[in-house]
Formats: sequence, C-alpha cells, structure tokens
Amino acid sequence: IRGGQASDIREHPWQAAITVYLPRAKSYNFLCGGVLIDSCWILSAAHCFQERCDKCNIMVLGRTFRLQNSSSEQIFDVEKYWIHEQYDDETYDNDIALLKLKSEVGMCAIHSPEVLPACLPEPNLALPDWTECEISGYGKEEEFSPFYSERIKRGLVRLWPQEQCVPEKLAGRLVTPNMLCAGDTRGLDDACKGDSGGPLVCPKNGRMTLMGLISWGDGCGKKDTPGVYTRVTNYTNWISSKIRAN
Ligand code: 4AZ
Repeated sequence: IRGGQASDIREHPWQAAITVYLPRAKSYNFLCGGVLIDSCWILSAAHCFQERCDKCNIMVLGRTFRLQNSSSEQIFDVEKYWIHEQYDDETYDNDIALLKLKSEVGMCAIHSPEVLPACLPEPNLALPDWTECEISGYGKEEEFSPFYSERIKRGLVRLWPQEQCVPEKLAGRLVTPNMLCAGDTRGLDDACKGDSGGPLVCPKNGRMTLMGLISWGDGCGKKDTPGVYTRVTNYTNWISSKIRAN
C-alpha cells in the first residue's frame, strides 16, 4: 500500500497473504494478497497464478507482520484453485481466482478476532460514486521499492464514477465493465505491487462488504490516477457455483 497507514490484522481479518514455495530454490516467496470469504475459500487475482505451480501455494491468515509467526495465525496448503474461464492475461479482464484450502475435516479457517471472512455483496449492489472504502495488504509502499511491507497497511480510497474510469487516466490501457476504479482524492493512498488479489471493502449497512479485488494500475499513488479493481458484484454467481460444485 502506497500512503495509508500501518494497521493490525484485526482491522482486516479477511486479509490473506499468499506465499509460493519454489521447490528448486527451496524458498518461500510472497506472491499476492487474498480475501477469506468462507472457512475453506479465498478469492484472489487470476494474474497472481500465471506461473503454473499447482499445489505449491501456502495461505497465511491472521498475521499483522507478514514474516513473523503469531499465535493468531492459521496456515493452510491450497488444495486447488480456479482461474476465471474468461481471464485475459493481456488486459486483466476477469482478473479473479478462487482458491480452496486443504483440510481433512471439511473446515479450514476458524473464526477469531484475527481471522474472519469478508461479506460478499449482492450481485446488484451499486454504491454511490465517491463512497469511501478501504484497501489493505502487505504490498510495496513505493512503486520501485525493492521490498514488500513487513506490516499490514490500510489505505482509504473512494469509488470513482465508471465514466471517469477510462484509458486516458490509465496510461491508455483498456478498462472493461468487469473493472472498477477507486482512488484517494488527495492522490496518496493506493494499492501497489504485492497488494494484488487483496480486498477493497466498502461499508454497506454497517458491514464491510467486498466490492473489489486489487488488480492493476499505472504506478502507485500517482495524482489523478485511480487503482483498478476486479468488480466483485459481477462474479457472485461464478463464485457460488464453483463453491457449490466443489
Ligand atoms: C501490481 O503491480 C499493482 N496502483 C497493483 C495495483 C496497482 C498497481 C500495481 C494500483 O500488482
């Protein structure tokens, strides 16, 4: 997260950190953010899984510090993941993936103050333009920083009107109806590299509801440049049918 502030996992208990184990290097590498939506199910961004490495993803829940063991953490292997059938790796259209955590007993994450699923929106939920929402993640604090953030951060961004979410604001790149734009009107807080797949949550009837998945942008925190998010309302049927079938 560019800008924003240091936070605590209890403020974002649905935040997941996805790590990949590289068997040849015998090393664990931080990959992306994710969002817990049910005991055994995580949403993330499809583009995080382009280097096919089946069964080498590890899900870390409940940590305020990305690399620090904590008594509140819950760690799972990923049993399987599904990338959206219409995901386009050039435009990042349909940048959504669903991951199933591995468990012997049909239950995975246990609710705690540090680990709790996010609410999914109704498919027709449309919030007012400029609604203030929240993003979180362990991603970089500057576009060209060599490091990811060690502590989870939060940023405040507002939902842009779709008619202003256009290529002219985003280095000429295509924007589709499956994307939404959000940005800090002061031009500071924004998602950045490593935050991808993590949550954009917005208040709806007193609950934080998952409206977006961090997807892409033109740099991080540039003035008058929004971040681009996968529009979660367009996928509620896709998500529930996959969970039902698996
Ligand atoms: C990235 O590289 C990335 N400012 C994610 C979000 C944004 C920029 C880059 C939005 O994962």
